[in-house]
Amino acid sequence: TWTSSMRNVFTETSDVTKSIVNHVQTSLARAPYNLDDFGAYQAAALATRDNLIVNWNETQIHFTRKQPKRAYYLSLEFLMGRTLSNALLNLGIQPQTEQSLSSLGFSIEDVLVQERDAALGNGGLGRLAACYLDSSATQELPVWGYGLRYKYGIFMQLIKEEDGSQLEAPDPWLEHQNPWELPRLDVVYEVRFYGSSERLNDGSGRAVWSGGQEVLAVAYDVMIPGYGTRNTNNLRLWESKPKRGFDLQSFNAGDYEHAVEASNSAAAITSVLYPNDHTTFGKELRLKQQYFWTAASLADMMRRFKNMDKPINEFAEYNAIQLNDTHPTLAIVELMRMLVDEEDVPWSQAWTIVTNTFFFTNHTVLPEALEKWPVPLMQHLLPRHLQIIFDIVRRFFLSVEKKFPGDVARLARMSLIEEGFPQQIRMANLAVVASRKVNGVAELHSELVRKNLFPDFVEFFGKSKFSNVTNGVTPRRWLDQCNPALSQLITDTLKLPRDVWLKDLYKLEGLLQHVDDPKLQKSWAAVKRQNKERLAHFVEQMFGLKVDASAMFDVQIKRLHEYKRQTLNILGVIYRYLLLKNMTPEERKKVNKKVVFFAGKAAPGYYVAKLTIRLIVNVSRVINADPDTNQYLSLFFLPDYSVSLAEVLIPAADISQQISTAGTEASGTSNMKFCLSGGLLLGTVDGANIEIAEEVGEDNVFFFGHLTPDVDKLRYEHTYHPVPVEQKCPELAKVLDAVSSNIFGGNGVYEPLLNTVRQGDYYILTDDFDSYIRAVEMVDEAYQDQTEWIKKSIRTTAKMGKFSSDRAIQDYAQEYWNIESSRVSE
Ligand code: 26Q
Repeated sequence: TWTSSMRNVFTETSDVTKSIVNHVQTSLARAPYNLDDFGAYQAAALATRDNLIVNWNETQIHFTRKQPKRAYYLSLEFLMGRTLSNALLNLGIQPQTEQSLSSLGFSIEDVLVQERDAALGNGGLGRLAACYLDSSATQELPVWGYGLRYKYGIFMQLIKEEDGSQLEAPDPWLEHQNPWELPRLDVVYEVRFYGSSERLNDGSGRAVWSGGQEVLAVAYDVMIPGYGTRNTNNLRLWESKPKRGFDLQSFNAGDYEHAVEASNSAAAITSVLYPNDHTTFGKELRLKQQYFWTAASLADMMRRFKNMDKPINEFAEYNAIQLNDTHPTLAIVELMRMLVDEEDVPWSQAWTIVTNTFFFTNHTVLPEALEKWPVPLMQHLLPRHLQIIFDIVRRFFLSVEKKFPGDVARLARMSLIEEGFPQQIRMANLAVVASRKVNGVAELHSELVRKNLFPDFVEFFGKSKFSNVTNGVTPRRWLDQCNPALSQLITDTLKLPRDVWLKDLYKLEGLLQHVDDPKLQKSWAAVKRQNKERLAHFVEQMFGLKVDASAMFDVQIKRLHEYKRQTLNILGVIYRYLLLKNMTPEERKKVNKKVVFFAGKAAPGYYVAKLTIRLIVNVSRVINADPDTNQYLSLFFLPDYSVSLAEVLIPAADISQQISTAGTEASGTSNMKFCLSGGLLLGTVDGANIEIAEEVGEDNVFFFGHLTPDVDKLRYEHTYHPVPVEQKCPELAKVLDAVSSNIFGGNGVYEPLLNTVRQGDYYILTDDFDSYIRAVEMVDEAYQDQTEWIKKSIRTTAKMGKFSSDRAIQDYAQEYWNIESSRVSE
């Protein structure tokens, strides 16, 4: 009776409708008439979720029975965005749901936008994790993600009306119920903080850690459906809660305040995502988050492993753990602690297990972004872990000393402990020493990881431990979902079913043989135009200004950071504005019309980045209001950048700006997304831009600027032989002066930002400005020939096969994790 009544994914429109109506009446307790769009979203989400749960369950049972080696992706960030449209696509019930909603009087577009983004990440690193989950499930790999269930995701960005500056507001994304998670109130672990650690001194290296404070970790499971498969993987997010809601003893003693305080501090651990990328270390709560998450995740993995009844020495044969940057590095120490203290494994065996289990991905070469933690803080919060770290250091020192006797300077460079007051733990060095493989995220970046970041470790461990896995993005979300018109055109042109090329993105190359077909060119241009009109409409609603969809759309969207050089872009816009201002009306008519879009958040404490936003916003107010020029140049800073906003912006771009100082952007992933939608690339020779150019050919991208090897030399010159901007780059000097003269208001507030260029110029704007302006001119010229431009656009999309996250995940699965696909039967 069980098997015969077991539910399968529904495939008929009538099933969808029945389920939606049922959820409206029961789960939502509402009447089907006078239901609003949000109610329709909730009901559609619940109906879809029922299908996911069935598949998710099947998948978990399948892998539990099969007992394959599993991989775990540890990331403090998963920038998922919306789920409903992705779930419908992956389940293959999008058309049925659209029809069903329509029969109930709703348009699916209006319903889908009711969903709030799950924004549990800052930017590239978090979105990469989300793309990797999608690809792992699609390829039927036994991969789980582990992260934190933050009550508040990345802050909402508001732009202050008075002065154009950024304001931050909390993002209460869980305010309405979240249908995409399954609370697992029975999956709970205790996590200890503080207390003291006593070594047993019995020669085993073991210790007993006791006292302090214990906090509970509760699991919430997020279902991750694969595309075109029943396989539905799991993302397990931990929520912290106090061990007892009230500390009964304190409560009975009449100390009500103290009792409540204890519960507050436990809940605080998972309350908020840290909104910084690339800086701000030393905060106790951040370290607490890191340990809380790694301890709960490892306890969970260990329990799953033990259920298989295998000897502990085989742990690494059944488990691979990928560290998404150094944030989860404590997992290394925690696994040592579990093996040595709890499983009685001798140290050297434990170390063998650990060093076969972990893999480490680095995402940055900026020295200020390398994570370090003060020894006294570690001693206070995690006394046992500090002992283990020192034990690792001691043994590692001995082995280095053996290979390079007496090389004290080398030891100091390679040490996991940086001397100083206080001493600091270098998390990256710890991650390198304990991992089987270390990788960067694009070829150039991986080269810099070997040459600049860890040269001593390459010498010590050998080159083969350090390799590259170029990032990728999921073509399901970043082509089919966000750009359905282009997806349809590609399917028609390739004469292949959509699910074939969406799973094997190299198939896009088939577009190349149609590049010269005028019919395709025309349709291709029409799709772009349609996407631009969608964006224009969106912006018109937001700003109450007309946006000309026949103009070139030029887009830079990413976190605000000096190394990403939004400043170069805005100074270039001002340069263009001043040129236009000085033209006669006749001359202006020959100029390529352009609409420039910016979006991105600045870390709340990053002063210069926030000033950059303020400058962009105030420049836009002046430019957009100038009747002499505003038909030719307009500028928008779109507030509150998010995954959903990216899904509207990217398909509409004619060109995207990827203009980081050479050697600073590890990879970039929006560059891939733009190119996938046929947006051309204006960029520096940096990160994955290089590999994109390799694929599409240099005549299809617009490169400019100094190359990585020049950058250090130029910085040296800036410091020791400074040349005033007026002399070095007069055009730029004029632009800086224009800002200083307050034509965009501000009363001198921008001086600190301008001075980063005038003095020191660490990100070499003065060296790259001329070349940048020439490149922008080349872009304008190329755009005049629309046929040529469209051909470049088609060629670009056609060569994006390499940048599917499916390829990236395959690299990890084969070269690193050694795991295999296994399909859940229909
Ligand atoms: C660390 C410690 C304390 C607080 C915050 C952090 C922190 C948080 C987030 C440090 C870094 C990040 C995020 C980094 C990031 O997004 N890096 C980007 O990763 C992408 C995926 O590999 C690359 O494409 C980008 O080039 C890289 O900048």
